[in-house]
Amino acid sequence: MAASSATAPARASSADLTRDQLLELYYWMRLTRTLEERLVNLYRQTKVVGGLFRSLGQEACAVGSAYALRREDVLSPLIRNLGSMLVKGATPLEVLRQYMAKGDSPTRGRELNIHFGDVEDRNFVGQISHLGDMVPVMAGVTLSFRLRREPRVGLVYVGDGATSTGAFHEGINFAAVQRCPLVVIVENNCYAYSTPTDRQCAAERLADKAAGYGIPGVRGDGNDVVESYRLTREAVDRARAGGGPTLVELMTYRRKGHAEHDNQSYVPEGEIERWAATNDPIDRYLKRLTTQFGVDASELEALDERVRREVDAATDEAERSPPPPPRDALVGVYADPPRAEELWFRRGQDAAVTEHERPAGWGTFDERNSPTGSPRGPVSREGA
Ligand SMILES: Cc1ncc(C[n+]2csc(CCOP(=O)(O)OP(=O)(O)O)c2C)c(N)n1
Ligand SMILES: [Mg+2]
Repeated sequence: MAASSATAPARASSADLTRDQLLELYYWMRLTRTLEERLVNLYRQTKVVGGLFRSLGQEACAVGSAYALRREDVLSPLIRNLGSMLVKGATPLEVLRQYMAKGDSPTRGRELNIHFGDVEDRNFVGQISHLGDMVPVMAGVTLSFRLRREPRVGLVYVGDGATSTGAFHEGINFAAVQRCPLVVIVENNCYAYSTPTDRQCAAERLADKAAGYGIPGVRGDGNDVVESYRLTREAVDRARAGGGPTLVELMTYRRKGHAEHDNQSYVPEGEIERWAATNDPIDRYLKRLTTQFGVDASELEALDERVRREVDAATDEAERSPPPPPRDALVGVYADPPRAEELWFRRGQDAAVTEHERPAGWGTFDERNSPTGSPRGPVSREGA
């Protein structure tokens, strides 16, 4: 079994999954859901900074597709791809610290949620929010693999809405013509914010767009984790063998709003409940594991328990993390120009801040000056 910090190791060439791998898929989906549920609790306690974006009901396509990659392959996730990032080695602790904008989070509180990357070891890139823009970025990344003759593959996710952007078109067209080793996963979750897919695109099947670029296009059941893996794996193998890009449309459903603040008033009555009752990816997989693959229910319960323990431990640790020190905002934004004079704010820790930015008259909180000795709020330095 994989540890929660594992990245997907190089897989055998066969698309057949071993029993351990089938259980790993379950573990990653359960971890994704439990971690998001924990984030909802923290959001309601106002501990999350910014919005909370769920992938409830979409765990299978995120996990199954990312599982088809090797460690050296590059993943380009979007906001619904927490599961893909976990498979590629992102840890619950990093994710929790990011969402709470802690000083020791991967972006040191500068960016939020799952907007972070690691391009040196685990190979997932930080995302750009502009819809479709990661497709040309990944066309470039994978062009570099081809030019350097590295047997690596890139995988980029787009939503159904993002397939209607110019960036998607230009990026996939370029990748097709250059035969880049790129897999484009369209996560068709039936909505782009409040817009149903048929109100923003007249094509019935988004996979059909592939024909316009001269590349293979396939469509599959994105709520079936094994099928999501299998279709992606075929596309990954083709890309690695020099066969160029493939567009894989995975059909799924977004059971929560665009973000936690969205009340989904535009969704027809009963639609969400129907998907939850009949097409939940974890419920479906659990049934399949126990009936088709002969896995004992107690084994899955033990995995659920392990996930709970891991998420609990990561939450406690993330809550103990400090916020970023304010001065941190001054560094790491621009590189020092070569041979230029040292930047003023780098000349000693407090110098610039005390000298220029915090005149005594502004007042500052100092517990020692508080009349009650307890933290009440700002106390003027003049009174000290
Ligand atoms: C170019 C651009 N236009 C609009 C937005 C605002 N926006 C952010 S997410 C979103 C909907 C995305 O829908 P989809 O591509 O289907 O992805 P999903 O959220 O369903 O996963 C919109 C309109 C944006 N980020 N970029
Ligand atoms: Mg969508």
